[in-house]
Amino acid sequence: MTPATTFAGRKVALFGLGGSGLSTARALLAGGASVAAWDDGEAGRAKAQAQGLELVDLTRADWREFSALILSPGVPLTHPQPHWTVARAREAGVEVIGDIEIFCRERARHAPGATFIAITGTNGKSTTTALIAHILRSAGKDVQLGGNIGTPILDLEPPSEAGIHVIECSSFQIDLTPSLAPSIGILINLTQDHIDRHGTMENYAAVKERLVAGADVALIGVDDSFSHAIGARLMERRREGQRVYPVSAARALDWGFFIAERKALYREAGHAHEETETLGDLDGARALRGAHNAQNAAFAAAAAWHCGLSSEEIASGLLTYPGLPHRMEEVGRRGRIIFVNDSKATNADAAEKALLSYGEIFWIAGGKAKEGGIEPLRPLFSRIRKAYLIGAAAQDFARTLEGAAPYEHCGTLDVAIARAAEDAALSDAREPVVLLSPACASYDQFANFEARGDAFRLIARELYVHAPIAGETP
Ligand code: UMA
Repeated sequence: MTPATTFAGRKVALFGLGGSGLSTARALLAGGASVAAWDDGEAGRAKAQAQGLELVDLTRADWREFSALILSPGVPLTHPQPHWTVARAREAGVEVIGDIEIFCRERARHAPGATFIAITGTNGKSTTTALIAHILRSAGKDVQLGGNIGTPILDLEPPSEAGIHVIECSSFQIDLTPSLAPSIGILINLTQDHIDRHGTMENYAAVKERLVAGADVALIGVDDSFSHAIGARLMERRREGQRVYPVSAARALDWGFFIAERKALYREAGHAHEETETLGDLDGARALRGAHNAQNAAFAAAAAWHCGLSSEEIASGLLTYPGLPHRMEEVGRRGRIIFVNDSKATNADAAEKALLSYGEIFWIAGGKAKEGGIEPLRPLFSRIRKAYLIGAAAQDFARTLEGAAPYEHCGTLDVAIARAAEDAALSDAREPVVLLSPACASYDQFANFEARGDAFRLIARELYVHAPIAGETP
């Protein structure tokens, strides 16, 4: 845990008692602050009370007593309108910050030279974050991994000169971190997202831009127009000593970090093609299939290079990366058949990545559909050998697939896996993939996408990957 010593002896309001709020409370108390904790929901308050936290009804509090309002990232700061706590804090002239800001202040006070890698972007943040941590750890570095990816930042060990913090930052978290100044800042890509919380795409992009603007080394994607514009702006206005590098997975660059022919490359400005350094090869990196993962790998290689790793260390880390659970996770093979759990794909946009990454797909899809269903995936239907439909969206998806790809109604996941595995085994496909990439939320049949993916992994492994087949010699 990282004790929040910068608030020692002060009284702070803490709002939002989910995972990050409770972690922040522990850090503030350990650092010597007094904490007035509150949540709109009964459940959050009960959990906090069970952990011995002092609850203070902030609707009735005297806000002039507080040095700061520490807000959870899920609580609206600006849109659709500022949460009532934010309005109260502003009236009383109290600053509003989040847990990553507390970390930044601890780092500035106790270990300003500690390496802090902050990662943001619309897509690929978690994979890039996990991949960087994996490469660095494989090379023997002492790595703390957390932030939006799951472990709240203040649950990690404090920043130290020898350690490296690798932190995924959402736009909500950046908005609550005014002094964000990482050693390495990464902006992977930007497409429209979270407009409900930022009002406009421009506001959303401006928030993301702050992460790289404050970085000593800024690594910025140039494959989409918003990130490209941010990179160009930063190059023009960069501070003394700040270094800005373009990163691309779509084209070879004259300089910077890029992917060409599935190789991660670095070319210094002004250097010739022959002097391009190869940092790794994605052929053989089974958990990094697809163009989107090439982008993640380009950033991870660039970050590792800036941490002083050799190209051998980077190449080996890329090859051995095991992937994240529920994201194109290869759960096992049976002969030619690969079983892939992509349960995290809760909308068409996310499922598209998996459909693009494989050729001969026995596709398990369905659940609670999002607006637009699977219509946006139509250009990829030719890759689908057959679809196995489950859950509430089955009828809808069947209508979209009609005449474009074969399908059958399976109702539940276990039936779908059985049918898909059977067809895959009988098919003439060279490398058939039984793919759960549902393009739907899971709530109609499962508690969450993790439970759905766990069920897929269990059934696929127990019934197919590890199960003996009658007559087969083990
Ligand atoms: N709450 C209120 N009033 C509100 C809104 C929320 O009282 O108006 C309370 C809820 O009752 C609940 C608490 O706030 O008790 C929840 O806080 P939270 O939503 O900030 O969730 P945490 O559990 O603290 O998790 C947060 C991140 N959640 C969000 O940003 C929504 C987690 O990211 C992150 O992993 C965690 O901190 C650790 O850093 C999740 C996420 O969905 C994965 N992120 C979004 C994304 O990736 O798209 C941004």
